Amino acid sequence: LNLLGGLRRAAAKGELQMWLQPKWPCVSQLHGASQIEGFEALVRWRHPQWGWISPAEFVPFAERAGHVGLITDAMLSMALAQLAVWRPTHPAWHIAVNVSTADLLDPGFDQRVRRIATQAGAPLHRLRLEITESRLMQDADRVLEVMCRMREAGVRWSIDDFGTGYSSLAYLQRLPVDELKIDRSFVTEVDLDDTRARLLRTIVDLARSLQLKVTAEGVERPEELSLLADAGCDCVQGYLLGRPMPAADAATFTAPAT
Ligand code: G
Ligand code: G
Ligand code: MN
Ligand code: NA
Repeated sequence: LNLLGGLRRAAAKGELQMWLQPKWPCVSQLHGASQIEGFEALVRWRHPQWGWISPAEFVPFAERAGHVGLITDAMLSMALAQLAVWRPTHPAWHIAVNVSTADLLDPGFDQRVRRIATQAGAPLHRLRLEITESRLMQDADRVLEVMCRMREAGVRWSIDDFGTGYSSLAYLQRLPVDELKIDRSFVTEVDLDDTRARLLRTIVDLARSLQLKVTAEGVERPEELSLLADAGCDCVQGYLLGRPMPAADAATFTAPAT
């Protein structure tokens, strides 16, 4: 099974799909598409013979093989094309694409992003990039420099899986970041565990101190949603309010009643 060959072919032949998961304001009672803040883009791959392959397998594989850029470029193209489609009808929606530190450390990255946006006719300021906290410190100075350059061009940054890494507060404060995304592990059953609830409130307060927006991920139960609203969380994402879906379904999506 030649996974790298398969992935190269998949990227070239358009077999990689962009699915979108909605992000909602935490306090909104009306979970219709008009309330959506934006979406996180999640890659999906259906191989003609092998069937669905999980990103939890092929993304880390591509990272180890030094070819995660294949996935990132495909996702950026789809995300920016979608933003161009939404421009007349949903101009405020953003799409957040997951990127690896390897992408940032690739010298051509920021120019590539700008070129893809220009080709797509998409507004760069509606693109967000998510970078996992645990990877931030790998090459901190260069990562900071690229992030600042891209932020100046309009790209927003989110720190993903926040709470699972070890970024120093001094470093965090220098990053041109707009949003912290609280890792699912702090959200799951937060209403049943006092320690978890205290940690969650501490993270929200930290985000406030740094003047960052805060999004909670992995919200599956109404009790979790209530606690997050009470803690002052800005946005929520999770199966309770919408699973990742094919991009074509996003504009008409309505969340199940909670
Ligand atoms: O969507 P799902 O839960 O199956 O994703 C599994 C993992 O793969 C998650 O850690 C997610 O961040 C990662 N992932 C999903 N899509 C992308 C992508 O487009 N690029 C990168 N780098 N990671 C992704
Ligand atoms: O690592 P990252 O945060 O980018 O990964 C997001 C992953 O979490 C995706 O694979 C997505 O499918 C998954 N996900 C999104 N919402 C939920 C949820 O409510 N519960 C669980 N278990 N996973 C979720
Ligand atoms: Mn993410
Ligand atoms: Na995350």
